[in-house]
Amino acid sequence: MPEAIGYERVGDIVILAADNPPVNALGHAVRQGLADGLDRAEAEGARGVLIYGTGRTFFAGADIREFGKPPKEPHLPELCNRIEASPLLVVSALHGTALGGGLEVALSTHYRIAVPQAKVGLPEVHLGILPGAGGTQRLPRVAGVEAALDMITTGRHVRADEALRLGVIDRVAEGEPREIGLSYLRELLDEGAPRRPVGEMPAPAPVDFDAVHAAVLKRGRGQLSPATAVRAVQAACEAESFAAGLKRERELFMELMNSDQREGLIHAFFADRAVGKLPELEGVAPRPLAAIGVIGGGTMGAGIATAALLSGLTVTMLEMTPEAAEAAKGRIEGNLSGAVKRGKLTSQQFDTLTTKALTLATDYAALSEADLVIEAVFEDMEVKKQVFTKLDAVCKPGAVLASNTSYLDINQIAAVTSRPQDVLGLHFFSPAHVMKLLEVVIADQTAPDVAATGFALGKRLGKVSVRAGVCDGFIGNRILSVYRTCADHMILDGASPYEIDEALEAFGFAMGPFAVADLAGLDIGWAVRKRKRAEGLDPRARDSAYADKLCEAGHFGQKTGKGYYDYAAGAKARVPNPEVMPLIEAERAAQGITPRAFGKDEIVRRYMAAMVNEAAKVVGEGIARRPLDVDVTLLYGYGFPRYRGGPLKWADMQGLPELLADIKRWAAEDAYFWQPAPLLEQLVAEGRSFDDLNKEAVS
Ligand code: T1G
Repeated sequence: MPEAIGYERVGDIVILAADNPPVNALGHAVRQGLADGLDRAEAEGARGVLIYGTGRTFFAGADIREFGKPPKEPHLPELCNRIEASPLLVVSALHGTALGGGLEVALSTHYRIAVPQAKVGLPEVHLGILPGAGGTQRLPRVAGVEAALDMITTGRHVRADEALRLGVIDRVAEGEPREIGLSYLRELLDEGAPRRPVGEMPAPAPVDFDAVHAAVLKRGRGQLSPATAVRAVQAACEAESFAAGLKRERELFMELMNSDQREGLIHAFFADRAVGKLPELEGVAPRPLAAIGVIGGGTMGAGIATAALLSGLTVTMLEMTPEAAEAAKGRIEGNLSGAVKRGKLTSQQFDTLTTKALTLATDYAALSEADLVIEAVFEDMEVKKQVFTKLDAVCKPGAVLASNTSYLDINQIAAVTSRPQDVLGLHFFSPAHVMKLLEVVIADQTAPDVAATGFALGKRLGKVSVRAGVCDGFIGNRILSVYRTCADHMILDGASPYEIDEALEAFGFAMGPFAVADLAGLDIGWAVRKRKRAEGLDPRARDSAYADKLCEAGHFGQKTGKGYYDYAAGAKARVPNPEVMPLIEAERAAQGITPRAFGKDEIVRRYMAAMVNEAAKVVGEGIARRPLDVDVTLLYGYGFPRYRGGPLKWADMQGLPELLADIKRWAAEDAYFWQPAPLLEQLVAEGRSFDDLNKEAVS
């Protein structure tokens, strides 16, 4: 077992090389290795020490897997103080991503050099904590308070050239970290450069921390770590000593470390990385992917084509008429010019993508050489069956045929082809070139390499891909339709759409369900209700027509200027549409309902219980493989607050027995809607959690 920290002597210089793949996380062995290495270098009379990382990166932070476990000495803060206090000249050479505790180790060395591609950052706030090894005290001393506040409260990764400008690093040089580090340290020793302990640098000038704290808290929408980090940086300016500042940093760090938000965000971190790992696809090679076809150039089709073009794929966009094809191109150009404006694309690249990589067509034959075709036409089964019948006739053997349907049965669509093994669902979310979520819907006969191709496309497009089975609405929309129905029931019983939106935005959702409905378009929900009524609603299901009446009045939300809200004063104004409440009151009267008051907590509790209960059914039926698949789906596709980890992580932290008890209590009011999920009952009976299922899935 290689040493986590290698020890090498080059003249009067000692080199401490980290070797802890994949990202040189500062686990116990690495920390012990660094401390031992310094002790030995000092004992052996070296003059300088170089610290660098082998493999793909310098230390990418503390070892997150150690969180929540009893911490082992040396602790990182003490190790950083130890490095800084060393009588030897200590230099760090950075490459890859020097993040969190990794940058804190670098800041505790006396000089820092980096390769041009390196990035540095203190992203701890994304894990619900703050830099806890001196980062909030040392970074302001080298980069100033404003830059430190920006880097720490945003957690952004800063490129080497900017880090040099900010004073975070001292030099940028091409080459291998060991080589550039060695020659830099040699040069410093030869020129008799002094040790430069950052902790002994003067405390930086303060800013209006209360104003910064308030602005950062507002931006966090309920997430505490960025705002708490502001108070730690404040201590760097106002504490009577560096040591006192470190003490204050530690207090605030432990406050966050013991918070639910930390648990939620760490869960989300590892769920992001686990969701793409499916045992059944291990070692399965995807089919080649260079040229894709998109059928239907509406908002979704154009968004999918845009994402594909930006990832370097060539795209053939098929539409019914030349005019419709030109309109589709116009939408794609609109999306791409947004990327030009944001500096993500040059105008030359824009021209190449829209003239060379994109081809318009009105004849299916144009798709004969496509490696993969994504259908994004009108959400109607007969229309989709016609499209797949034509695709089956023209596409080359081995081409992957995908549908972007949001709800419909992929098995039925596959059945009209002679190659159901080549068919799957690729459910993008609007706008498809922006939203990170992709549901990869595996039908009964989908071949493993076709599934693998779906995930490969997702990775190429920079999406977070989640495996979903076939059912009405797959993972996300199925669960959405249930918690949305729960909201409608609360409306019938006395709550207002505005109270519900307010309660859920206070809970952390970017937008409440009624504001989201207005954004997406009320006509979508109207079409779904019509389809479900046509298929025949269970007589026990509560139904309401007030939303239909809103649509019949031509109010589809933002796109018509009115929905639940009136957008005359702009989207942000959030002015209730005065026509809504009278429709609701009339509906209640028609159903003989005496409205009652709903408090914020009850609104959130019912809404979340409905979400969790349906999510448990989705996992129980195997539509979602693991609870974390549901969490990732809601986090990336439905605006679920990341610091709560996702609905099933939230449920675990709330306590499943209490949640099940509430569901059973509400079942007394409405036994049809509140049918407890068998999986939830099983977990409660066995005293287990959704997290236990996640762990079992990877073991
Ligand atoms: N600890 C443990 N494992 C880690 C890790 C870490 N810090 N970072 C990554 N991994 C694992 C990850 O789970 C995955 O494992 C593999 O490495 C590759 O990662 C006191 C307390 C570095 C930019 O927040 O942002 O320091 O799935 O798939 O896309 O102030 O990982 O293969 O089994 O993400 O190339 C602060 C977190 C910690 C950085 C690489 N540091 N990591 O991205 O690969 S808190 C961070 C990242 C801290 C101190 C505090 C990214 C990356 P597996 P990957 P990638």
